[in-house]
Amino acid sequence: MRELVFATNNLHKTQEVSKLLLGQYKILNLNDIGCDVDIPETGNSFAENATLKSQYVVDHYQIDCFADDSGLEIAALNQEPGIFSARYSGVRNDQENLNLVLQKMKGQSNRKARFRTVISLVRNQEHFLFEGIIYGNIRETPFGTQGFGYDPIFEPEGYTQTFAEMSMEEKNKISHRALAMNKLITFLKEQA
Ligand code: ITT
Repeated sequence: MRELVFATNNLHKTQEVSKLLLGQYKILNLNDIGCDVDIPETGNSFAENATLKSQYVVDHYQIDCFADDSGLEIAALNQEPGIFSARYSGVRNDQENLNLVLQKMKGQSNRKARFRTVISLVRNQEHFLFEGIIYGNIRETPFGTQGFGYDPIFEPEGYTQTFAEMSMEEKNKISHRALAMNKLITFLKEQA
């Protein structure tokens, strides 16, 4: 069976994709290939960072690979936090990052935002990008305890709950990550 690396250490993400590609690809994560390097994400966009990660694995391990990068983009903040989502406040702390966003959004009437994921796939030396976007609004105060990151302040368009008030299954039906992942899976199945 063909092997494909998912450049992540998140076991949950790897297991989900493995299930979807069962019988077609054997999915390995960074741990499986013995890569314990914190691959530099020095790009200026989600696409550049995802590409850096996938290309790093191909260059160093010679196995086809895909990688993802995601974040929250807020219209009134010039699309910040964007690629800085994980460390917007200067530290990798969800609560502090979320508080900084709420502080910057105080009194702001334009609450429009979107979550975006870009997946980069390097396969047979060819490069492909897949994108998933979900539009919504930033709440004035946090709601809900599920999920992670900015979920408690993001209300997807057409819904009255934040991502953090939804079950994981509900969020996974509509999320930016799921949309991008589904595009990748469809592509890989077509090519198999
Ligand atoms: P890896 O790169 O190690 O996979 P990460 O935390 O950097 O982990 P992402 O690139 O997917 O993961 O996301 C970057 C940040 O964007 C993340 O730390 C959150 O603050 C935010 N984010 C991304 N997806 C999110 C989601 O579904 N809900 C809430 N916040 C999210």
